[in-house]
Amino acid sequence: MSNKRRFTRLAATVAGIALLSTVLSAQAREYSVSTVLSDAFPWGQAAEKWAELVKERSGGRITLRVYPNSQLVSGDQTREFSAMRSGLIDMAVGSTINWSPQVPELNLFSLPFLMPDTKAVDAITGGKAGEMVFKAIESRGVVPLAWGENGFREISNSRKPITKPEDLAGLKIRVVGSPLFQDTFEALGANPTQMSWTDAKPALTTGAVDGQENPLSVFDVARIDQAGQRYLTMWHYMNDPLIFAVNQRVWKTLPKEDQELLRQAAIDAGKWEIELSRQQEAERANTIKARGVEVVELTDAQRQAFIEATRKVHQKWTPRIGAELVKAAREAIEQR
Ligand code: X2X
Repeated sequence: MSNKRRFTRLAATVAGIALLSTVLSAQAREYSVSTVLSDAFPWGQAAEKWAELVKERSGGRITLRVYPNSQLVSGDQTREFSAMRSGLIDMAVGSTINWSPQVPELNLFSLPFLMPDTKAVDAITGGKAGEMVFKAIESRGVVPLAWGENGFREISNSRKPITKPEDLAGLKIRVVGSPLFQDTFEALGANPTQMSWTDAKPALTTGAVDGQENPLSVFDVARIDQAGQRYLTMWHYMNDPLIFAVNQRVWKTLPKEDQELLRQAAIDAGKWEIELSRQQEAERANTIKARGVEVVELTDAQRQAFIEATRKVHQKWTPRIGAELVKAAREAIEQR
């Protein structure tokens, strides 16, 4: 074969490969996105917004199909992160609490009474501590893209108004499947039981447990009042950010421009959802009161008693989370 012919052949092969990759990247693709809550809640709306923006900006080329109610992990929300890491799930908009068994650094957000207000949350997620958390997720095989918010978690029960730690004595409280929650509620003298969200409402309805803790949006939309939860205390003891994330192998198959498209859409959807859910908070408290739920707002002194009763949880968990990370978070809060 002459050099000229050899060159023509090579050029044809190169052109063929280029064409093939153009066809592949132009091909419609679909990815699964896992969430715990459906689009009746801000959480599910965050995922739907992400899907909507990605569809629009990719001209319909990329479809994110949202699977709510932890259905891709048969209701077991604490397995979501592992399922995403292994590729069983492509993407997720997930809670820091549910992923904390696999990413211990995420327990940062569950430290009781660490974050006094939304500014403190933003100072952490938007700064050095937030970057450290994202690095920790990445080191475990998942690519984090953006933050959302499940919200400040408030405590409810069927028995009595809670204004001081002693009121929790002996109360059976449903908590999420994270050992830190066990420690917090034990420190308060309660009797915590870990179970998934799928099992929580039936357990409240039958009276198998006396109480639960969740953001107002969840209490409101899931009609927790109808499960006999008559008392709600606004103690804002932790805020549960959401994280938009992608399986690492899926991420690597994406062309750079699609990676950027997905990331920017996640950032935009997250911002949109955080604003929306914060705006709705005040109205939700009124809605819940109007349904006959007794809502307790703690005074600073009352809140202080809860802070003191749970201090030892910080001592035990700081080394597990990483002293450096906890320090970065505290500094961010102080400087907010
Ligand atoms: O299970 C819960 O309480 C929920 C829905 O808030 C989470 O998934 C963290």
